Amino acid sequence: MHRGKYTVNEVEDRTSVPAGTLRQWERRYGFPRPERSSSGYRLYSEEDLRGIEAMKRHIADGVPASRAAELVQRPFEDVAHDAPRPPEALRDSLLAALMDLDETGADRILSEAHALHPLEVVLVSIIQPTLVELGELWHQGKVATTTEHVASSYLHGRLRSLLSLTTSHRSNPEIIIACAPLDQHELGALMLAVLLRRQGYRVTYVGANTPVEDLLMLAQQHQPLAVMISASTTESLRALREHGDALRSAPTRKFFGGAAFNAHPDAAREFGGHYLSDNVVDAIPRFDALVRSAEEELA
Ligand code: B12
Repeated sequence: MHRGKYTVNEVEDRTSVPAGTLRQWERRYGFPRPERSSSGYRLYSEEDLRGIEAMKRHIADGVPASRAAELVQRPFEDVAHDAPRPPEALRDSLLAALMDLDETGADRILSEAHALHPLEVVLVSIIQPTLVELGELWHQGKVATTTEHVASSYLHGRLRSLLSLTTSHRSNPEIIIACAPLDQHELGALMLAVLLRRQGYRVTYVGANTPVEDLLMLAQQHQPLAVMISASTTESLRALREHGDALRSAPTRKFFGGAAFNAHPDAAREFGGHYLSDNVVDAIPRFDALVRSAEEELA
């Protein structure tokens, strides 16, 4: 039926989609899937050409290539009813993909999420609730520990690469971010690092399980604008308390957050610092306001 008749170069001429891109789409998304000539050359049909044009239009409309490929491969009546998916729907799909250990599916959903929604929404309304729900399911014994580990390590990788994509100038004010001692939960701290870098701050991201003495020594050497500490477990909050005196007397601005502080916000004051918020998006303007008012006081 759909006889292949155009070579990849002819398709490039007709659609202006470079041959390399066509081959990449085929490899990554399984579309287009041209026939092969007896000597192995790709041969595209009229229908392939129409699909490629449709894919181009979707991409120009801001739809990620992976989703565009799905759309062009589905019947038209289905496509007509498709609207941009809201964060809740993307969160459900992300959870389902992670529960299936389907990292390629999760990649596709996150590309769609980034194309449709601002980064803040992707972090706080899609990734954060997915993790909380996953933790809840794990707690109820409905998700295996291995699944939860694969999912959180996948999201850790995604957040790490977001962080490496956001750079900030050396001359901007520095913020040091670390997790409390004994605390391996670093996804919240990573989100904070990503958003603060986007805000222009120079972030030194120390990461999980950071001994208090070492963190305070780094702060003494760098003299940052602030040190931010994330604690998720009762155990890590207890570990911070063991170093309460050192924290309190350290001459640096300190901010605390994470699940353990969300449950005990007053603990931040014990350590001579501030609790900001239970989510990074609200935490940042609050931090800016506190720093500004401290600077005005000094002026
Ligand atoms: C993923 C996860 C893990 C992963 C972490 C992977 C990683 N690289 O981070 C792994 C598998 C390592 C893990 C291990 C453990 N975990 Co765990 N884990 C979770 C889970 C499912 C999600 C945590 C998460 O990432 N949430 C999403 C992030 C984005 O949310 P968040 O941390 O709250 O951060 C947001 C805000 O709080 C804020 N924020 C965070 N930090 C900061 C800092 C500042 C300064 C500011 C301003 C804001 C801010 O911004 C973030 C974004 O809005 C939770 C379940 C849950 N309900 O949260 C359990 C949970 C945190 N884990 C728990 C436990 C018990 C453990 C283990 C002891 C399990 C075990 N038996 O081995 C170990 C302990 C390891 C250790 N020593 O730390 C408990 C903690 C209970 C408690 N109160 O102590 C929870 C709540 C699960 C449960 N219901 O029992 N875990």
